[in-house]
Amino acid sequence: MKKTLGAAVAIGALLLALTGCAQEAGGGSEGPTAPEDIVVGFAQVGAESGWRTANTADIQSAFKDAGIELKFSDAQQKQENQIKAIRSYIQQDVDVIAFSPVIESGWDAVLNEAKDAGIPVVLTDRAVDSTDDSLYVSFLGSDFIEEGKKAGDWLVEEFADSSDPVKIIQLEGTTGAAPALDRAEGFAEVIKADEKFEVVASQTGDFTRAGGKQVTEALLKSNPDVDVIYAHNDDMGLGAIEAIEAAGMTPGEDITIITVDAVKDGMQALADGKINFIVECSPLLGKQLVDIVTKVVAGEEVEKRIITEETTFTQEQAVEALPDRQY
Ligand code: GZL
Repeated sequence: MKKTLGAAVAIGALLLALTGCAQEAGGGSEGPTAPEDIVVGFAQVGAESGWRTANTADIQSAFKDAGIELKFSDAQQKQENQIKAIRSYIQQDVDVIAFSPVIESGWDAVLNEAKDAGIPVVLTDRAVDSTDDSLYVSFLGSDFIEEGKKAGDWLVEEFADSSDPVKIIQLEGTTGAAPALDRAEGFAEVIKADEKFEVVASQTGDFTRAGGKQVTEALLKSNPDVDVIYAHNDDMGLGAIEAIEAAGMTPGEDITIITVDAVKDGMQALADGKINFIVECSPLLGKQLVDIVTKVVAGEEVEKRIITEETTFTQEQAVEALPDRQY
């Protein structure tokens, strides 16, 4: 009897060991790899601008085409709503969390909760100022400092032959947001080379058309002889156009306007001569985000920082490009 029992125990141990080996060798799955088994939680900033709505539409359609479930939330530009959404995705144990941080700071706590839950995080569009870059697997978006420099370079060229002072009003994006901070930094970096350029006023319009109009109305009263308006996005530039026309001036002529994004409404105003120059910032991040998510759940390496390709447009180039614009 003892011999039989001993043999049975040995065989059981051997079977257990073999099963364990099978798991290690990949017989057990690390996580979902079939698209239909992947669930992603996306915490969007809001719907504050034409850029944002185009970004949302592109991400949603890319995940639909890929057959990957996308849980989506709109934070209405409030950080506490984005944090709530991320916590909800952690509770639901999604496979990946992606989001565009409305502002740079204040994310370490919730990103550590995602890390502790073993849920990888992808940053899209905007960055965080965390010093711990283990809190996210990748950043996909634009180089906003470069965008600000492109705006400054065009302005310096445009006013190269003038020795008169060039007075500038800057319409800033959302206070504390990476695109607002960096577009201001890149622009200031370039124009500081010539002291004729002076930013006489700089105020946030929160990336909205209404904000751009309201701030421009106020700043034109205190700076009636301004030469240039540099708006951190098209929507605030379009609001500025309304304010300039209400003040009886001609936008694009009496006041030179530079914006960032190149959404359809901005490109139309550029083609119509109401804006003078636009720096493109592409919202079409959907396909690249699907690619990053697919690699992450398959346990593949992804680049830490993926910068989107983008260009600039003059009025003549806008007329050419408008018919083919996707957003
Ligand atoms: C830039 C994006 C900005 C756009 C604005 O990548 O975060 O937010 O420039 C949008 O139009 O509101």
